[in-house]
Parts: sequence; C-alpha cells; structure tokens
Amino acid sequence: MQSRHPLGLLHSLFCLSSSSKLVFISGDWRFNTSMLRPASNPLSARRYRVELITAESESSLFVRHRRLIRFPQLTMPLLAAWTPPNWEVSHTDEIVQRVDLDKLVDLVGITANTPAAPHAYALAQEFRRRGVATVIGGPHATLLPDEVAQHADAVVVGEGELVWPQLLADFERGELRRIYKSCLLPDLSKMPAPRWDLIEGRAYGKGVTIASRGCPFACDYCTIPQTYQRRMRYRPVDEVVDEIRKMPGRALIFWDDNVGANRSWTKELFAAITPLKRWWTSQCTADVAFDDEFMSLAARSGCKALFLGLETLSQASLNVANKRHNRTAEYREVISRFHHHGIAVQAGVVFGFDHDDRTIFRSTVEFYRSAGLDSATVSVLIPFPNTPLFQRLDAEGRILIRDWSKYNGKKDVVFQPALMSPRELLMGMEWAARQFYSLASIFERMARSRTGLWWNVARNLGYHLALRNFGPVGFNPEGSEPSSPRELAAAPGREAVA
Ligand code: B12
Ligand code: SF4
Repeated sequence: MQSRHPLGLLHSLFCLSSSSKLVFISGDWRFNTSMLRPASNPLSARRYRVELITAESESSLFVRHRRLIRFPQLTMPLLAAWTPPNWEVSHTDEIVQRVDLDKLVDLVGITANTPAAPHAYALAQEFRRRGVATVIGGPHATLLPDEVAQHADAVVVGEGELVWPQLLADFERGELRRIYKSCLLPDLSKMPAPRWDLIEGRAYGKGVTIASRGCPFACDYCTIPQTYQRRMRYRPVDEVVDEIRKMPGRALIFWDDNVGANRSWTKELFAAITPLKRWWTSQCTADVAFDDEFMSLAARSGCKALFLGLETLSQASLNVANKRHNRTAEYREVISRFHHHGIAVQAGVVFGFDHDDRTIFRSTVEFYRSAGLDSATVSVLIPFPNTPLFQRLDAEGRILIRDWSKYNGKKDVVFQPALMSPRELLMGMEWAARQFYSLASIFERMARSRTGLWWNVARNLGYHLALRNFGPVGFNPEGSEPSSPRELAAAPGREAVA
C-alpha cells in the first residue's frame, strides 16, 4: 500500500522548475487529482481549442503501421480527460492519421518519446510559424527539458495531470511559462477514463489500461526511474475493475511498468478481475516466477503472457546495468515455471551491453530455443539521454550519434560497443531476430513451450512474416561479413541454429 513520503513538505518546497519558478501544488507528494477539477479559470467565458498530437518517429511508423493488432497510446486520451470543459480537444495519432498543420486551434500539445523528438520539434516549428503556441511533454521532455524548451513555447517535465490544467489557465491569461514540472506525483485514485472518442476507432483494440505507475528498480538504461522518481502508485482495485467491466472485447493489456512490483496489491487485483474472464498481458520482473501464489492467481485471472525484461544472458552485463534482480542462471527455470502455469513469456532481448561479445547472438538464440521461449522483442541497447548509461558512455567518449531519431533500438546503433563494432552489433541483432523467428526455431520453441499454442504459433508466424519484409538480414559476427546475398544465405552461424 502507499505510504506518505516522509519528506513530503520539504520536497515540495524545494522542487523548482528549471526556469527557477516554484510550481507548488501541495505539501503531500501524492495529490488527489480530483481536487483540481474544474481547473480552468471559472471567470473565463471564452472557449479555446487545443490539438493534442501523439508524435511518431519514422522508424516507429514503419514498424507499427504494419502491425495487424495494434493498441493505442493512452497519453493524449488521458490528458484530454484532464482538460477543463471550456477547452475543445482534438487529437491526431500519427500511427493512423496525418497532422493538419492548418487546423484552427489556440494551442498544440505534443507527446514524444526520444526517437520521435526531432519530428516533434519540426511539428512544433511549423505550428509556431503559423502563430500557434506549442507545448511538448513525454519521456524526452522529461529527460532533456532545456533542449526541448528551445523548440516549444512550454515544456512539461514528468507527469502531466497536475500541471496541465494550470498550464491551460496560464495560457488563458497570456502567462504561459517555459517549463512546468510538478514536484508532486498524482495520486491515481479517481483517474478518469481515457477519452476513447478521440482514438481513431477501427484500427485499434480498446482493451488497454494502466493499474499502477512506476517501478522500484533503477536499471541504468531505463527512463522510468526519472519519470516516476521510483515512487510506486497504485489505483484502487475496485476502480480498475469498474473500468475493465466497461471495456469491449476480451483481450486486455495492462501497460504498467512492473505489474508485480507490489505483489500483495497485485494479488488483490488478480483476484478481483478473475470473474471478468478477460485474457490479459502486462510487464513484470522475472522474480515473480518463484511466487506460486502470484503465478496461480495470475493464471486464474486470465493472464496469457507476460513481458519480462530478461535483456541479456550475461550476468556481468546485468550487474553493470544495475539489474542484479535478474539472475541469468534462473532464466530456464523462470520460463518453465511460467509454462507450468500456462503463461507464455515474451522476453525483452537487448544486445550491446559491455560484456556482450560476438558470441552473444548465437548463444542467445540457442539458449532460448532450448528453453522454449515463446516470443522475444529483440533490439540493440539505447542509451537514452541523461540516463546513467548515457552519462557513463558519454564520459568514456563512446556516444557516436546525437541525432535522437536514431535512438530507436532497431535500425541504428548510436554508441561504441565494448567488444564489437557498431555494425556488428546491428547486424548481429538482425541476424538473431531472424534466427529466433525462423520456422525451425518456432517449431522447436513451441514444441517445448506447449503454452497457448493456438495463438502462440500464430503470433510467431506473424513475427516471421513481418521480419521477411523488414530491414537487412544481418549476419552472425562470429564469422566474417558476407559480401553477397547468396553468401549471406550460407553465412557461418546460420546453420548453427537453423
Ligand atoms: C505502452 C508502451 C509502449 C507500447 C505502445 C506505445 C506507447 N507509447 O504507448 C509499445 C509496446 C508499442 C511501445 C513501443 C516503444 N516504446 Co514504449 N512504453 C510504453 C509504456 C510502458 C507505457 C506508455 C504509457 O501509456 N504511459 C502512460 C502515460 C500516461 O504516460 P506518459 O506517456 O509518460 O505521459 C505522461 C507524462 O509523460 C506527461 N505527458 C506526456 N506527454 C505529454 C504532452 C503534453 C502536452 C503534456 C502536457 C504532458 C505530457 O503526462 C502524461 C500523464 O502523466 C512506457 C513506459 C511509461 N510508463 O510511460 C514505455 C516507453 C514510453 N517506451 C519506450 C520506448 C523506448 C519504446 C520504443 C522506442 C522501444 C523500441 N525500441 O522499439 C518503442 C517506440 C514506439 C512508440 N512510438 O511508442 C520508453 C521511452 C523512453 C524515451 N526516452 O523515449 C518508455 C518510457 C519505457 C522505458 N522503460 O524507458 N511502448
Ligand atoms: S525493472 Fe524494468 S521498468 Fe524497472 S527500472 Fe528496470 S528496466 Fe525500468
């Protein structure tokens, strides 16, 4: 359960925005957002229009636009729900819509992750050229507010619920400030439902929600500790249940950062959603595998798969990344315990940590084939700006590229890896992804997993087909680089795991 922050008042008083303006809202670090409504200036009779934009980088558009099953980003529909009634809200999600630069609006709000940041800057510039004020928020603005402030009229650092109504009221008065940062974290009780009416209907599944925010860990490459300051918050279970009850369809995703962070709360949640008979998935740390009660309750409540950030098979790399809570020696048992409960494992597999050498690609694929891993999201390490990882690599002179659009984890390597070249890292990742989703590998993994085969096989074949049309094929850096497509097909290492 939540506890009051012992330094609550002190913390608030010293929490300054980087424009040196105190943004003081309350002495308690948690703040019930319902206290803010209605937040606009009650004397204001004028109606205003705000356009909210979910900005997408080119690389993300390329990948996500092709997906058969897509779930929407909740950021802007949630922000819209927090917008005072004298503001009319429209929303453009670049995955499915084009931005209308000539839309007649008073203000534009853009959300952007790091790879989408340069594109968000370009959008903001176009709107500003047309005389429309712009605000940028999201993970990138939280990491680099001073840079973002050069491209927008205002920047929101961290969570937006508490400062958004205040920002709009400032705008109405003509007193928009440069940087808004709430030192208080919103309490998630009475969280309004996202404005689903602002999400383009046909293309998206609507069973998406968030039951908790934050993660107690602090892996050195992750941006969650900076956004949520390592303070977990949980929605009241009955409110989550009420929201799910209203959702159409059977499939459900909890986009929590770590749904197993507080297992007693999670167990309560699982018990409460069991009667709703949903099929759901979420993200978690691997240690939950050893809590049988957690696993049984998850399975009974309809959990079909969990995303586990297993990252790398090198324990030394995990230790350096401050991810000691992952123990590679237990990975095989973790996967088998999940399968025992009928829950599939989707692993986050990341290449490029400092102890990853050229053998890591082959050994990873071989290991996960033999362990019957159900599916994997394969990428290269991204040193997001201002994370401890970025700072360390930067101090060592190993940041090669500062164009944020290249911080996508799929098409570019932006730093100098310790034990191979950037090209070997990228090509090795491409190669491993294809090996993992080769037909022989799918067959072997599914035969070992035997978990949810009817959808698991289909999903694996979907990945297999998607990879056939995506990017270069890659090669195993243990051998020399093939020089022709024919050679590529017969490159050393291909047979090793095929
Ligand atoms: C669900 C999810 C996905 C989903 C769906 C996409 C999505 N973005 O929703 C999928 C699986 C597709 C995905 C993919 C990727 N993701 Co993702 N994802 C998430 C996750 C877990 C939840 C997002 C969410 O709904 N958050 C809840 C909303 C309410 O929070 P929020 O977006 O931060 O918004 C709040 C504030 O930031 C602020 N705010 C945000 N924007 C704005 C704008 C304005 C105007 C204002 C006033 C306020 C404001 O107010 C909001 C309310 O408090 C986050 C982690 C997280 N907790 O956010 C990672 C996260 C956003 N993802 C991340 C990454 C890296 C990616 C990928 C690039 C990974 C990859 N290599 O492919 C891709 C990129 C694709 C894409 N365009 O998003 C990183 C981004 C880091 C960064 N510096 O950019 C995060 C933070 C995870 C992490 N551990 O670091 N992701
Ligand atoms: S466990 Fe996951 S969400 Fe938590 S800090 Fe590490 S990478 Fe981020």
